[in-house]
Amino acid sequence: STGPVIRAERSYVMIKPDGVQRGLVGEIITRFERKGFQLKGLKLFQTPEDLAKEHYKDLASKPFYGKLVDYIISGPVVAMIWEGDGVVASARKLIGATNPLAAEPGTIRGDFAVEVGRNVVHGSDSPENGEREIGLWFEETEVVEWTRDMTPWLK
Ligand code: FUP
Repeated sequence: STGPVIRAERSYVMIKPDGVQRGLVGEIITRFERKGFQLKGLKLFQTPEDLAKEHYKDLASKPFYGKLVDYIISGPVVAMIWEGDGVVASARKLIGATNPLAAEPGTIRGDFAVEVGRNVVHGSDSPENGEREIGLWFEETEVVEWTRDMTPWLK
């Protein structure tokens, strides 16, 4: 048939340089895996400055923009694509509020961070931004097609 292609929902999730330096990579990936989402892309990556600026371009007028870009390029990040129904909103729940002091215990930021300028992890704020960010951070050849068969346990 030639109907419209309906793509599964995807989020761009990134462990920021502080999360990598502090050894939180496994902990954070584990939370997304246990929740039941599927990993579709994963790389350790030193971010070029122009990419950091493009990723956060909506915040370009904010007073903290320069520091934010410097922080994101200060060391390697772990760039990930997570897929599943409702993954964008759910990832943000797993991550917690932007300000870690306001983030609930049990969330990643609530459990591991105290500073808004070093809040460990990023998650896309809409499915549209998820696709935009995946396009910025990943080459098509780095996005892996595979099936995680979770039936009958999770689906
Ligand atoms: P989030 O979607 O939770 O990442 O939050 P925003 O898009 O509003 O902010 C992006 C990043 O800017 C945050 F992760 C941290 C940084 N930020 C600051 O450094 N200071 C602020 O006052 C607000 C955000």
